[in-house]
Amino acid sequence: MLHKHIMKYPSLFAGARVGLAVVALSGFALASQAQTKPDPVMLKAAPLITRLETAIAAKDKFVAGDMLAELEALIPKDARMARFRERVGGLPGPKMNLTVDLGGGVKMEFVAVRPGTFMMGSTRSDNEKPVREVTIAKPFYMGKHEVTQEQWEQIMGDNPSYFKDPKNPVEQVNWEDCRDFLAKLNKKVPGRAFRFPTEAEWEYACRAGSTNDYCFGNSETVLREYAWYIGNETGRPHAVGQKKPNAWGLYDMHGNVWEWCQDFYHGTYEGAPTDGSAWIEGGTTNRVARGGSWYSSASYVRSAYRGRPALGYRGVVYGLRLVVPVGAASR
Ligand SMILES: [Ca+2]
Repeated sequence: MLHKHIMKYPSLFAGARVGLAVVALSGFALASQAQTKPDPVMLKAAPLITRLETAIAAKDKFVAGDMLAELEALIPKDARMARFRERVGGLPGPKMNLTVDLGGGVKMEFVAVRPGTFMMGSTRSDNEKPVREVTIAKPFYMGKHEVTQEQWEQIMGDNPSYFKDPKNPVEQVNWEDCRDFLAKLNKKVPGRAFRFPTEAEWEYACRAGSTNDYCFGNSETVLREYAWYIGNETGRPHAVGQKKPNAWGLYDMHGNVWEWCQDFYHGTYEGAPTDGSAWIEGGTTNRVARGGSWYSSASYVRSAYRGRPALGYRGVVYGLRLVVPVGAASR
């Protein structure tokens, strides 16, 4: 009888044989296999448990976290699951949040973005086509907020912004100013390799799994809850983090200030990289900026909309947000 079940569900028992799923399958699961049909929930859970064990052994906190979440949605949060949670929590892998001390009591917060695949672009505008599949192969940390004026000042010693407020995003910074800021920051806080987001990373992080105009859907009424844009009619940028974050915990991706990216602007995505890297071959001398600003219409703050300012342009609507590679961050 048991042999028959082994033949029928070879993968389940293969996992048990190599000892990866023994703990999980002990007790009621195996007992029920021997008597009647295997528990369908446990059949689904067994390969997840195997992958969870593998991820824990590899100290891969991202994958382990994903597997744990899937398992917890499937089976009761009993003592066994609590032990798994504890083991995943204890992994020395990348933290889901990273706070970097810039000195002088000023900090910068980052949120971990998992690797994945998404459809980049849209059919709304020619320069957002063709819509194509892009794979972000490596996890990275994305700034939870736009770089603020106090953060800029802490590194650069000055504040070029027009709308002065330490918690506001820095503005009136061009692409070259931002590059200089990154160089100084990397000197002051070594080992992190702070950089611009690539355009693909930016859109991936902005969408946070969504496929609509905005991270939450298509409604301009709802947009007001997420973004400072022209529809709020305030006529100025605002302190970061006051609107709702997207599903991955990132604030002001839509609106407030445009965010400079690494990429050179190209008129379409024809020939663009699909691995999430920056496109810095050919194209124009303009750089890409994303997300629109407090002065942008609803269409310009869409996830896929592409700004293309000249790299030397300083405006009261241009700021930035930083990325830190996970490998560098765990050093
Ligand atoms: Ca923004």
